[in-house]
Amino acid sequence: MENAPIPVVTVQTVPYDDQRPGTSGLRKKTSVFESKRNYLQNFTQSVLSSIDLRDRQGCTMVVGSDGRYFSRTAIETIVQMAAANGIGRLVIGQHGILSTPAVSCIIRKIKAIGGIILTASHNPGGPAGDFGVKFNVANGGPASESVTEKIYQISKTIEEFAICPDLRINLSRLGRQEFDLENKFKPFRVEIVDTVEVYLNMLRTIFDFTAIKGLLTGPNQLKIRIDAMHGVMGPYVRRILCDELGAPANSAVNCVPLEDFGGQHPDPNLTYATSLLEAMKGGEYGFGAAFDGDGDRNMILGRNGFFVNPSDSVAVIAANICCIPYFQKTGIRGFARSMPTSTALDRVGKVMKIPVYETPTGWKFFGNLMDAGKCSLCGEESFGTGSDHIREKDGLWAVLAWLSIIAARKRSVEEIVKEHWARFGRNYYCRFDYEDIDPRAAYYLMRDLEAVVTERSFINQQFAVGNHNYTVEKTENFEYTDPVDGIVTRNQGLRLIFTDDSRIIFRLSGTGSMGSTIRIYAESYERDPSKIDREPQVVLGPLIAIALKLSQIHDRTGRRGPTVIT
Ligand code: G16
Repeated sequence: MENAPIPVVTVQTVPYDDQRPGTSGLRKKTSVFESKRNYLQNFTQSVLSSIDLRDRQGCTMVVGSDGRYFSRTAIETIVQMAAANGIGRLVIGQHGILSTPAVSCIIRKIKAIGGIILTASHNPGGPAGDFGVKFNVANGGPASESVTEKIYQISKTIEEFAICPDLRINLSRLGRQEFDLENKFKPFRVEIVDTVEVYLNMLRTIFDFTAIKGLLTGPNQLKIRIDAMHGVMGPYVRRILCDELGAPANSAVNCVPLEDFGGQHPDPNLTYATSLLEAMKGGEYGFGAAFDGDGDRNMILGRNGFFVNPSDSVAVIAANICCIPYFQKTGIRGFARSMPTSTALDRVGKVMKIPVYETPTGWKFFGNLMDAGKCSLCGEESFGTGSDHIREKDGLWAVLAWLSIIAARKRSVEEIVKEHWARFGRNYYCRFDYEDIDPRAAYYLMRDLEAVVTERSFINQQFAVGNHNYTVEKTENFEYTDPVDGIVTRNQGLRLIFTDDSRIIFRLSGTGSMGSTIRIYAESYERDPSKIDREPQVVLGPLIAIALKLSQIHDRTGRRGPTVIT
């Protein structure tokens, strides 16, 4: 007997005023999505309504999640609403799991109109943790500011949403499922796809798998340790690094995606990926890496826990880009980094005569450059590295890039980085994060600081700390004019540049779920090869002292120090 068509219903709702997407999607405490009436539905409808009706009817979208708590419930709602809003086909990862890079890859591969990713990235998960919804567009990358602004405007006045409450899909069964809907001419289709397959096939076209396999197997194999931090990357690490590239099964740890990431922050840095750091310090492994919840961030470590700063990581990959077959085919069009990322990449670009773009924080800005054929490789201080193979940062791509370089250069991670510093000089770098600050205190701090540092008399001011002397060369609130579409993005961080190329930057984060986060970045450049092996925090101590004094951040927030130091 044929099933009766599934009803499409319209539900009345009341708008929320806090659904403006941040640096990458809408991130809130899970409880906000779980308990505030229609919170997810309102935002999902705003996303779907932001797509022009003609483009939306019958189109294909991709849906994935990093597996965190509330993802399955959210996927069910999104499927029901996509169907009711005229989407023709949804491609979803099996069990609802897809990494952010895999979503970007699939959107591009199947020419979907976009995708929805359920993740709060590196933020903790679980009922007491964070949840998030990201909307990516047809190029595979995060929606531009004009799109997210449109979504926000819709969310402020929304009065109803459309949904098929009786539609149920099976997320475990690979393959196609079809549903007849009331008043719809064509059936609504859902396709459940393997989590890894499409992404793996793409990586095969980028890297020399035989060379990497040669490095990871055999009597002189490089022993690696890869920590998926119970995020989405577990299945990718096992299948790609272990099954395909031959790394022993015990190289991969924390590979079962958990709804609460085992109670940890799935954040690949020295503060949260401590078990990897400890394992690397033991000296047994020559290469270590960790990923965040949704698999776009990465941290690279060498033997004995040698830390590769993310700003250095992209610069080293740039300088060794010929070790990656993909770039031999495509050529190198340009490099890009976000403004707070150290200028190490600029020095490589200068030597290689490749243009380097400086963008605001947020991967969407790189996507625009890539679409216009202006950027091949980019990176951010926030543990993001990637290329124009997709339009998101890509943690496993970064790992394979590093393994390709090690295989070609036959050097250790530490040797590669130190040779890089000897050749290009070293950009000492560190970041202080003050999390969950009262938003009013953060706002006034930034406002007052801007008034001080942008006064004309501030230029040429001298700061003496110990026997260091810094002279202010330039100060500004960073704004960016996109070289492709001319759109100007303002208020992207206060920066002080000194005559010796040192920089101090103050910026409000756009990814927190509670209060405000102020980030302070400090950087100084050392050309002298005899001085490139020092402790960053010692070298940067005087600049940090200037930053703390100028901002009075401790007095104004009642904090005694940062929440996290990177
Ligand atoms: C997102 C963006 C990145 C950005 C990072 C940090 O990453 O995709 O481009 O650098 O947030 O942003 P903020 O400094 O504003 O907190 P993810 O991995 O959190 O999605």
